[in-house]
Amino acid sequence: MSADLPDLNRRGVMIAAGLTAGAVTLAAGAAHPAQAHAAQAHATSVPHNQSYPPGRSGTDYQPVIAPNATKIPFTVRAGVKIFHLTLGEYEHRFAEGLSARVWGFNQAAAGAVIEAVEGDRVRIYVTNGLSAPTAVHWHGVILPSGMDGVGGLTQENIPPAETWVYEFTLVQHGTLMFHAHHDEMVQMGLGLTGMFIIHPRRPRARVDRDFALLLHEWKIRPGTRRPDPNEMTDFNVFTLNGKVFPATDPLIVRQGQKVRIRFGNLGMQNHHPMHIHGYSWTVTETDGGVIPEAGRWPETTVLVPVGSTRTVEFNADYPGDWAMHCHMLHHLMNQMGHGAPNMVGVDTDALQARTQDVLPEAMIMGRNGMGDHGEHVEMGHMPVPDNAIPMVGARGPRGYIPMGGLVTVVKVRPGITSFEDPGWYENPPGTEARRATPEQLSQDGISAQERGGAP
Ligand SMILES: [Cu+2]
Repeated sequence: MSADLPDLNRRGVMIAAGLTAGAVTLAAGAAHPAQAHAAQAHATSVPHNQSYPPGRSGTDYQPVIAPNATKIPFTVRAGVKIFHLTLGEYEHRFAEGLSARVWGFNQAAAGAVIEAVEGDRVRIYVTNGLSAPTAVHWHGVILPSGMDGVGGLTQENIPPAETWVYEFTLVQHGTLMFHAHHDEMVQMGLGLTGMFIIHPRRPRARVDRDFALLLHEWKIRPGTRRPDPNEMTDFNVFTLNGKVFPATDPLIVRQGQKVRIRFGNLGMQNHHPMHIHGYSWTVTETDGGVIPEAGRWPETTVLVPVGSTRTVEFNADYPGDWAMHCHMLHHLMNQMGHGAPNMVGVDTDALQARTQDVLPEAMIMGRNGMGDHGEHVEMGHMPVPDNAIPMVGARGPRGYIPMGGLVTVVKVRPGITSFEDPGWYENPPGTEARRATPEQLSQDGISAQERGGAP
């Protein structure tokens, strides 16, 4: 059990544990042994042998900020929170210049969020708007087996054009997920993934800014409009809540605030090492629960394995525009073309144009690497198929930023009262890298010969 649980909870656990053999009333629904047991094994903040009114935003919890994502709305009826998920195909825009037909929850592919509170009774209607049967699984949520949402195992699949219902009481808190659990490769691969945030009923450690980011990966061949779910290893589009940089909204924070970021990964192959500049953070939770304080450690890069969540916290002490990105270098690229040889040091200008005729997907690496490809594509110098953003990044305040994919910016500003995008950070005078002056170089003993890069 987590060492930081309140005494109240310990008592609750004992009561719940003692009642597992009998009938326990949990909120509006009947207890299930698995749920009573959960109070022992998982992060809880309140006793679960009593019922709670539906958790209220602002009082019982502070909503997460999920940039670019869709929060699934709910209503409350007779003490139950009612959500409605509709699964369907739609045209999703990853960034300017790249769209595809994907499958999503409420028109959100790899970017839907269900948010509730420990102790809430939830009723989740699932309407299958796909042409295929499906089932929805609640990843990490402690619930009765029959609500687990594994097609063919715990329930019959939901046929197309039908609405089914799931109902259970949330007996834990944590950063969890949900996803289709039938024909997983296709249905999850096409975007049927989301995050399931359960706030503690009595939060002990409030944070000021609480972000949720779901990671995903796709194979979308340049010029095509459907992700290929058969791909096993060679993904070329990497998303944060369904968007690639530069379409990922920045995370805005006031200097001095306490920040939490919850990462989830429902991709297919890649663990994503998410890295922040300018800070170190502490890993506080996984989808298995809260890490006891003595077991936490600081990191600048947290590995988010497939099928897992990782939650980190830090104090935003330093103002600036801080890049936050996956550290797998291919995951900072939009639509890498593969199969082209390493051309660093080779003159390739003409080759690119000719290759495009026969291999539209190929991006020939330039003599000096790939750093200037995005600018060339943007300026129209480099032909690319329609609906493709190979190597495209973004124009920054001081030049072109040749990054895409799993990239965003944490913007920390002193004294802000609005969390609208404040624009780019102005480095205070004397705190930005600059061209060295001849005087300075001479003073520090770097000869004229050594200054130009010649060996
Ligand atoms: Cu990655």
